[in-house]
Amino acid sequence: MNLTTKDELLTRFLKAKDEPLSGQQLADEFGISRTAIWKHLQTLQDEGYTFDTVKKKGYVLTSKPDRVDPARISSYLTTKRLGHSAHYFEECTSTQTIAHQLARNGADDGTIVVAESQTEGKGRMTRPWESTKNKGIWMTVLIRPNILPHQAPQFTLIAAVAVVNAIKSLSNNINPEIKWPNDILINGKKCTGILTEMIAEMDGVQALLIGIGVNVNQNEEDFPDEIKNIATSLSIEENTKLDRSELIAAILHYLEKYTDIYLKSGFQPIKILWEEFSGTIGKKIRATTLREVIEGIAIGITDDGVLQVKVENNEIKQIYSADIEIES
Ligand code: BTX
Repeated sequence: MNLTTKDELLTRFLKAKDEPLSGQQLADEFGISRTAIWKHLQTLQDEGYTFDTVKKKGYVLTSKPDRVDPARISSYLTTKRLGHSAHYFEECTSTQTIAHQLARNGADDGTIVVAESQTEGKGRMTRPWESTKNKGIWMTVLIRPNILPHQAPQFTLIAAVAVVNAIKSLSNNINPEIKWPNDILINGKKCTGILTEMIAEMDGVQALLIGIGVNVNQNEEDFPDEIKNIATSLSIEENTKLDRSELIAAILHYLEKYTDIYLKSGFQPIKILWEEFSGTIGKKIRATTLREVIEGIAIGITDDGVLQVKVENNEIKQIYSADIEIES
């Protein structure tokens, strides 16, 4: 990961857990003076980390602020490509907007943009995405797969399967379901939205920007009135706070895994996983597309990730893009 010396120092402390680290040893390891080590620790203290001095042994990290800075993510990272180049913001307009700029400037495959809060978080079709400070995952993953533009929407489904697996890997009681194409719901309420955008030519995709918004540690009062009844967070459902950095690393782990499977074996294996987690298939739905409203039973997705709906006269309609409501 593109970590600064300060971040690398923090990673050392995170990995050491409760073991004290000697200032002199750190100075030798990093090839800098003890004073420089001390200055980095001061900066970390200013950011909210606290250290105790253990006599004759060195420093020990005693508490961490609730942040998703690159050093924290790095301490959990298990991927080969995703997340090794990270851009972190306390606040930004939208991680999508920043990722677009980075992509145009040649950012590497696997680059991530992560923010503690977004002032102009984007949903689909210019809808707003509420991004409460320090409470969620507001992240864009920039990848450069060798695919054609028409394959891009499949990455929304790949990302949905990755996020569901990541949530399941860190929680005990949560049963997330995917609502086609891009929402993850828990007990019928939205905890995650995914927005896939691309930079492409006719003959190939230059970059995919997979925007992932996960409500992690919000309380009910954190949601504004407009979404109070439709939104939930993992901590509301699990009844405990989750480590956002650990969840980011888990999402990246599964996203890399399923991207590799897709690029090697096509959409079929992803489709099987997607259908397993789907809360849409077999349900009566109402789909609002740009041109019409379609009501019927969702019977499956095609190998391209297109939703198939059986309507009144048993005709099967293919839905490429729509907002859907599931009838309970
Ligand atoms: P969407 O168009 O499916 O959902 C947007 C709708 O969801 C809004 O109109 C509102 O009703 C509801 N909503 C808004 N905020 C939340 C929230 N925090 N929780 C639950 N419901 C909400 C979904 O679009 C795609 C969202 C992607 C968000 C990520 S965050 C990182 C990246 N950067 C960025 O600007 N967008 C993506």
